[in-house]
Amino acid sequence: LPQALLFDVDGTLADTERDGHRVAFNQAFQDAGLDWDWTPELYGELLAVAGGKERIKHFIETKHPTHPAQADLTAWIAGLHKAKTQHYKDLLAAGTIPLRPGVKRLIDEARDAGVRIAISTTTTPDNVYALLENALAPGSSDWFEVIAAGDVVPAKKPATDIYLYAMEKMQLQPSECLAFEDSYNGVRSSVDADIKTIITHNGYTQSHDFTGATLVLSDMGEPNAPFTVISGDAGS
Ligand code: XBP
Ligand code: MG
Repeated sequence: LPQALLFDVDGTLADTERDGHRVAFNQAFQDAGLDWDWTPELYGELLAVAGGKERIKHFIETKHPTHPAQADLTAWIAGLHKAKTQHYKDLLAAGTIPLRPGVKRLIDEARDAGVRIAISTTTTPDNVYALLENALAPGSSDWFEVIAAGDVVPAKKPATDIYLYAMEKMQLQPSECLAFEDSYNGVRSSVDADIKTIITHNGYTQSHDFTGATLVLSDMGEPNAPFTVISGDAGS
């Protein structure tokens, strides 16, 4: 058994992107009087850039280069993103986004076996608490020894920073950990940090390159709905 499981959040613990983050971005755009509409398809392309603030910046630079907030873009984006975070938390509080199959079982089994658990994600810390409290169990954020999230490191995934940060806080070596990810940016981050990684892919990440992953699965599976092995050896 590994000593610790390090979990990505978006796309791994829950399918938060299409019906969560994307919707919240659009609500924030509407509040601000913008006519921007991130369709599910466009959002799939924008996911190439990790981090909400970074994603908005990329969108402006590529699609709206003459946007008037250009002069103080960073502060303007921060305000817009703050509104987005509030909308996202409201969506989670409404209970619309469940955990993916097998996630709760895996976390429960890890805790029963004394395996340490932590979070390693690009998203805002508040979003992680909201998901865990609403979709896993009230008080469950305390089950995680470290919640490494968002701007706590200078470079977001695919950089290795967030995994290195979590391992440093936990005083762990990469060989003692197992990471769970769902995307190209995620697997680059964990595998480049030398951590063995299991992928559970999803609608947005099915065609991603998962080079370096130990195992690629459809999901974590439930007793009545087993997972499918996409690549790798489930016995390893
Ligand atoms: C997740 C993300 C996040 C969310 C938005 O990537 O890229 O940016 O889409 O969250 P990963 P914020 O699963 O690889 O961590 O708006 O809070 O940044
Ligand atoms: Mg992810």
